[in-house]
Amino acid sequence: PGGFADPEEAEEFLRLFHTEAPEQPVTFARRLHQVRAEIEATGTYVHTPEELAFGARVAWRNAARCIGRLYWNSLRVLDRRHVTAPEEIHHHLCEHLRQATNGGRIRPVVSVFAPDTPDRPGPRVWNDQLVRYAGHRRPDGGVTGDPAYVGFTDVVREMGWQPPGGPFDVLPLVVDAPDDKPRLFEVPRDLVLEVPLTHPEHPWFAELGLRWHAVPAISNMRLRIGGVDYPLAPFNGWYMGTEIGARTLVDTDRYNLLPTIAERLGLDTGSETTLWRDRALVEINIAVLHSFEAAGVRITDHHTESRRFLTHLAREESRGRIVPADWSWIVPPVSGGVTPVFHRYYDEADLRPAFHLDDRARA
Ligand code: HEM
Ligand code: NRG
Repeated sequence: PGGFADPEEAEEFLRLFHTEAPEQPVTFARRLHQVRAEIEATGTYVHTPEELAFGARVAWRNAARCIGRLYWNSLRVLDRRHVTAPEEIHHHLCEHLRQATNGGRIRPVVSVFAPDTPDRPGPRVWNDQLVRYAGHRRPDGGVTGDPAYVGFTDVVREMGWQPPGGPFDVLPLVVDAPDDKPRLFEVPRDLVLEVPLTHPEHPWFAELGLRWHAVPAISNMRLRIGGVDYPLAPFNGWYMGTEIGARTLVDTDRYNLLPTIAERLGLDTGSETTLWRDRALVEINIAVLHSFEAAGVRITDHHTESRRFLTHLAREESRGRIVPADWSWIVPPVSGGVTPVFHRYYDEADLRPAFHLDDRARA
């Protein structure tokens, strides 16, 4: 607690780094000596840029819930540790989106801001992703927009945000830097790439007016490397279609679209045995993958990604490394049994470095 680095965890991390990347200008023994002295004197230590990049990549490699880990070693790491003013943090969050989005050829990126130290905590943002849509409670009891963000929308409204009131209003960022009050910033429209959803065979699908944002960028997970906590280290890859087409647009506490789609498809919803839910679900997922591909925005499907994950697993094991994985997150939410990741169990180890989900931040 309080931004002190644990020397044992520091040692474990430095040993891992020097084992996997032995061609360092400084030996493990010498670096360990330095780091111990630095912790002794200041309570913490400063990672070299190489240690930071390695630590962030390995935290992705260790993310047991992530099916997309094959490319862990090519994660782009932006070192933002010296950025402290809220306006500058906002600027670099925007720059993250710009580099990540890359006109649709999405690149995996992490931006690492200042760590917690004994002197002061690092900055954070209250948003759980850099791009999310507001939820507005209607007088009729329903919600316009994303019902999962009704609470967060209320919080930013209290802080002075004036929402347009539509179903896809991009929420502002709440930047919480030490020695300042939490501040609101809009994400510039031109930095938010979005995809209108259409279906390759059903023209009516476009009339539903659905869209989704191109880049999932998680901003509420703490990155912990060698005993040092980085509370603001937003990261992104690209979407797997099912995240949008089988969860966000479908969960009953999110956009809840199965009944609407089933009706448009003319399905008999009077009996579960018609499998109207399943048929509607497949059509939504076809629409998501089709629309992203048509827009030139990188996305992956759950069959390809499942195979890729097993390639990753085999490759890692051939290097003598454990691949921790959480079955209940790795198996896709549609067609589980027809993907190869379904038919086996996984190691459940908690390896470090790692991304951690803290208790839900304030909102
Ligand atoms: C979770 C796919 C990149 C770290 C997930 C999930 C999927 C996924 C499908 C489960 C999400 C859910 O069910 O809500 C991908 C794909 C990527 C990618 C296709 C493309 C490159 C990354 C990157 C990082 C990362 C770059 C970190 C540097 C994580 C973590 C979780 C996760 C920490 C768990 C999130 C949580 O606990 O809520 N990923 N991912 N992923 N991914 Fe990835
Ligand atoms: N299911 C969430 C996003 C979670 C992370 N997924 C990724 N991460 N693909 C959603 O927004 O639907 N990533 O870093 O690419």
